[in-house]
Amino acid sequence: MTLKNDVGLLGMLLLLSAGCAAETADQMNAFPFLIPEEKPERPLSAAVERGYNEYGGFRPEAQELYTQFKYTELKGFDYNGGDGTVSRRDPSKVIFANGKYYVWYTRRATGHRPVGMARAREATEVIPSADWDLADIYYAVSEDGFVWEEQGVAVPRPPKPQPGWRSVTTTDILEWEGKYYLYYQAFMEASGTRGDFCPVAVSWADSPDGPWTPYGKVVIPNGAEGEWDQFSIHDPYPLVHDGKIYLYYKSDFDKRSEFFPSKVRMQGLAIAEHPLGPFKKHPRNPVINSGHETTLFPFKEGVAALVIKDGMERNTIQYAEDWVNFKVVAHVEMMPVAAGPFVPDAFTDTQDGRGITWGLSHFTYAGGYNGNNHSVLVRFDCDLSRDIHDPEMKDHFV
Ligand code: AAL
Repeated sequence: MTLKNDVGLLGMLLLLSAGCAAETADQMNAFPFLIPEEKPERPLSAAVERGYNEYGGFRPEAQELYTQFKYTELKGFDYNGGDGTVSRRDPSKVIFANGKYYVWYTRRATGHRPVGMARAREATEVIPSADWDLADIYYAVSEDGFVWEEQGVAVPRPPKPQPGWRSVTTTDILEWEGKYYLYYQAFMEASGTRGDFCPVAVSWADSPDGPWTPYGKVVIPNGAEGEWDQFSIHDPYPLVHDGKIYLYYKSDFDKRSEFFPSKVRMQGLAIAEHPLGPFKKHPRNPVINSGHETTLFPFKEGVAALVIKDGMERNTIQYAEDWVNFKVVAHVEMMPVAAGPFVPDAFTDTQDGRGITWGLSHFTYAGGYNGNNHSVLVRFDCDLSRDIHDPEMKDHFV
């Protein structure tokens, strides 16, 4: 190798390394190792733009309604050894009254396991089709949210042919002008015989301990033929807003056989000036395009929703400043199923919702369509409260 050649090679190497250095420097200017608070001026990819424009940052917790969920087993409930004959599921919101926490839920104690939705025709007056078939609404109280004492039945199945004679399930609580109202799914056939078809009924009481008086009529009827909520009104979830009752609910639809099993489930809103109705369904229904059970809470001037399990926007937390037009504001995982949070300002008609830190949800043991499933209530904890981040409220959460 000649000297000339050596210099040429060295020169080339120097040029190459200078080129690399220049590229690295450019990259660093555009998007440095420490993420700049201000959006850089250079054109950015759509993904990085979203971090600045939609999420306000690049860590998941930059999304104000981001949280992780933690779960704790509850004490105080007996499940008959978990043999599938006793089930508790779909808890209501938790409320605080008379110095303790209250929760209502679907309780099935049938002595038989469910045969499963797909074999619903084998269900009888004593053999349930689904985990929530042949159930009643029970309630429990607790001083700390971990140890619960079941108090007994709140709303039993009424006699045939009243709404709910087959099963009363999936209840939620409203407190309104000193009275309490339990809304629930009122089944008049075993789930699965045609679908999970039912409307919503209500019972009321002067005290959370009852006695509960059934209103005896359907308060949220199924939609007219061809409408999205023609067959089922599920998971009624009342909050107070704007001096009225805002009741969110789920329906499942688009049951074209080629899509079996249909997972098209959405959530709608019905508004009333009195707990016994009439409820007027919102003209923009459905207002949430995904999700399974409803779980919402006032947040700032709007309402936040946990969108779980079903639909293209599942596993998100959504927010609607006007309580109607929801958008995705956080992506989360391991969401509580059928969550009933403790929402201190659920009924205060707040303009400044504070959020939630805990509640009850359910876990369902495997079995499903094979028919031996049952569910258990569990506690979830999360960080969806504005007060946790408020330095003045710090001591409150220690
Ligand atoms: C739930 C709810 C409703 C359905 C069934 C029992 O988790 O969505 O209540 O009907 O499953």
